[in-house]
Amino acid sequence: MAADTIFAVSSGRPPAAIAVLRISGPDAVAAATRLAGRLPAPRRAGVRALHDPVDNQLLDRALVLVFPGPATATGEDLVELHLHGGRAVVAAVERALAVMEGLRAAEAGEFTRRALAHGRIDLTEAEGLGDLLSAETDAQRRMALANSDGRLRRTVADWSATATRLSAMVEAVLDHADEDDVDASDDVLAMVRREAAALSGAIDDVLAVPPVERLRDGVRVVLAGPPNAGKSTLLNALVGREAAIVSPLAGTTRDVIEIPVTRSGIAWLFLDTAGLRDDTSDPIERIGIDRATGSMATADIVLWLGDGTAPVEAVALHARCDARDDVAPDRIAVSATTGQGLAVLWQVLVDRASALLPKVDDLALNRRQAGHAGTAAAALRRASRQQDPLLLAEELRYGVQAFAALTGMRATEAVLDDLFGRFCIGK
Ligand SMILES: Nc1nc2c(ncn2[C@@H]2O[C@H](COP(=O)(O)OP(=O)(O)O)[C@@H](O)[C@H]2O)c(=O)[nH]1
Ligand SMILES: [Mg+2]
Repeated sequence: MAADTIFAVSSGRPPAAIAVLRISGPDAVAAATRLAGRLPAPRRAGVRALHDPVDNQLLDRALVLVFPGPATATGEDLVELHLHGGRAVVAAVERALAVMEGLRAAEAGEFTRRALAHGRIDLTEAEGLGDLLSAETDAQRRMALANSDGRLRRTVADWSATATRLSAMVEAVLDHADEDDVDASDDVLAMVRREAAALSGAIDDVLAVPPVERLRDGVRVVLAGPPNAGKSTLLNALVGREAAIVSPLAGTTRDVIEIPVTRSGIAWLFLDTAGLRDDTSDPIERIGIDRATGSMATADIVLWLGDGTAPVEAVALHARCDARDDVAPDRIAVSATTGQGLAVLWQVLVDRASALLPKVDDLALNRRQAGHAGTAAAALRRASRQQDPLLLAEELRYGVQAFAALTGMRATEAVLDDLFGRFCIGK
C-alpha cells in the first residue's frame, strides 16, 4: 500500500512572521508543482507564487524548497513551503492541499514516525527528539539532544555487535563440535563467558544512572504532614504563586495538587497533599489521605511538616516557625509567612536533587529503554554462567533481541502510539 502524502505546519502556531509548511510522501513534489509551477532545483530555495489549482487564485508568495527522498528527514520526498505566517494564508494553502488526491493533514508526530519507519532514526533518537521538543531546562535540552543525536543508538549498536560476535563464536564451536580439538573449544567458550559478563557489567553501569524521566518530568517533591501544618502555604511560597488553597480549616486540601516549576536549572514537580489524619469521617477527605499516602510512596523527596516522627529519608521541617516558641534543632525551621528558612530549604532540595538526577554527560535511559537493557543484561549474565554451549548461544540471541527492542527494531504499535502521541502536529 502506497503511503499517503501528509502535510502540516512545522513551525509554531500562526500568526507568525513565517510559517513552514512541510509536505512529505510520494505525491509531495507533484502537489508542490500544482501550487507553485516549476519547482526550484533540489535543496535550493526559490521564491514562487502559489496558486490554488482549482480556481487559479493567488494564495501567497512563498519560499519553496524540495528535498528528494530518501536522504530527507522523513526518508520520503519532502517539500517545505515557507509561507507568510498569517492564519488565513496558512489555512488557504492547507485547504488547497487537502483537496488533492492522496494528500491529508499529518497527525501528531507523524513526520518523525515516518523517519523511524524508513530507518532515518531509531526509537531512542525519536524519544530523544520528543524530549528535546518539551525541554525547558538546559540539562533537559542537553540530555535530549545527545540522545536524539544517536548517542544511545551508537552505544546499543556496540553492545549488540559484541553480543552478535560472541554468538557467532559459540555457533562456530557448535558447528565444529566433532572435529575440533576440545581444549580449543573450551578456551573459546570460556572467553565468550568472560566477555558476556563484562558486557552485562557495562550495561548495569548504565542502568545505575538515574532515569531520564526524573530529569524530563521533574523531581517529585511531596509536601506531607498533618492537617493545618502549613503544607499548602509552603507550597505556594516555594512555587511563587497561589497555586493551592490555604485556610485555617483542617481538611481544606483534598486532592493532590501538582505544580511544575523550574528553579536552579532543575525541573521540579511539587505535590501538595491532604493532611494525614486517622480520625476523619469525611469520605472525600479519606480518599485525599489515601492519595497523599500514594504520592509519598512515589516521591523523590518528601518534605515532612509535622511534629511527629518524620518518615525515613524525608526532609523534616519545623514549619510555621514564626508562630511558635519551641525549637527543633534537627529540623529546618521555615516560615512561609516571613520567608525564613526558605533559602536553606531550597539549597537542601537542590543538593538532594543533584544526587537523584542523571549528570548531563551520563548515558541515561528512560523506563522503556531500561526495561530492555535490563532484559539484555540478565540474559548476558546467565550466558556468562552457562556451561552448555547450546543454551549459551540461546542466551546471547536473547540479548541481541532485547537490544533490537530497545532501538525499536521490534517496537509494537502501542509503544509507537504512546511515544508519538506526545509529539506536536508538524513534527
Ligand atoms: N504564622 C504562620 N501561619 C501559617 C504559616 N503557614 C501556614 N500558616 C497558616 O496555617 C493555616 C493552615 O495552613 P495551610 O497551608 O492551609 O495548611 P495545610 O492544611 O497543611 O495545607 C492557615 O491559616 C495559614 O495561614 C506560616 O509559615 N506562619
Ligand atoms: Mg492544605
